[in-house]
Amino acid sequence: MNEEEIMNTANKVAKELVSLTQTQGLNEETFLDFMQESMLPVEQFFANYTCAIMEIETKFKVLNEQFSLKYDGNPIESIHSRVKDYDSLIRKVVRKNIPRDLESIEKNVNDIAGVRVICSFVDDIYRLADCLLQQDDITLIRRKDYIKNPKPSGYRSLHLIVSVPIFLENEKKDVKVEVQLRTIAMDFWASLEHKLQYKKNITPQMKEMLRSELIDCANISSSLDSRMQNVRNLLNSGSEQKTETE
Ligand code: 0O2
Repeated sequence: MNEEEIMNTANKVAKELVSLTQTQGLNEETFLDFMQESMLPVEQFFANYTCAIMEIETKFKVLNEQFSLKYDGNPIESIHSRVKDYDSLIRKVVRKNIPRDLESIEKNVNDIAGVRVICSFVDDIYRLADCLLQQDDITLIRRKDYIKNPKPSGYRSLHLIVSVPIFLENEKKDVKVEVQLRTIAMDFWASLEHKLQYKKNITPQMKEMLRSELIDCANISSSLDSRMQNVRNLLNSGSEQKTETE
């Protein structure tokens, strides 16, 4: 069944359900209670990811605060988080042929919760990632270093899939979160390239030209990141030397 067929079937089922409640004279309140009860596991499913995001964000905020005391300035420029919306989750489930139950989705989809950490310098990305992974409640599930090994598109970022415990009313639950760490320059590039991926009404030649232009931009931007890092290293070593002679 393709995506459109699934949506059509879901619409048909919803209409039949409404019509059934009307013909059977089911009162509105009972129907609403029934719907709310049926939605509860789905709401809890998404709420778990929202909680896991809060845990991971707090960890980065704590590290940011601590690093700012030890080093010069805050390593984190900004943090952006999101829970994957229902539509794109369903599209992924259909595309990857994942069984359509919450347990399978939880097991097979790693990026329902996403936290993006934007840093100024590449060194800070690795330092933050190491500190996060050293924490004893964090389990690393997968690490992909697209900074050392960029994608053919030119995409650069450090990706970590981690699992973090959340403490609910009566249970502790490990929840997966995708953490993407990148510099401001990598983020700027990725946002522009993302627009190209979704651009419609564009000729294949134009698309190819823009792809190649973006690969060039990615290389320039990576070289800028390296040079900025070098400048910071020199500035830091300069200030260390000054402190030694004082
Ligand atoms: P969105 O809207 O950002 O969430 P998987 O996600 O595990 O099925 P894969 O290939 O293992 O697939 O994941 P990968 O490539 O490690 O990471 C996928 C995410 O990284 C994407 O999420 C993007 O956010 C980002 N990404 C990866 N490659 C590129 C790229 O070439 N350009 C840009 N702009 N972003 C990239 P989604 O789900 O595609 O989108």
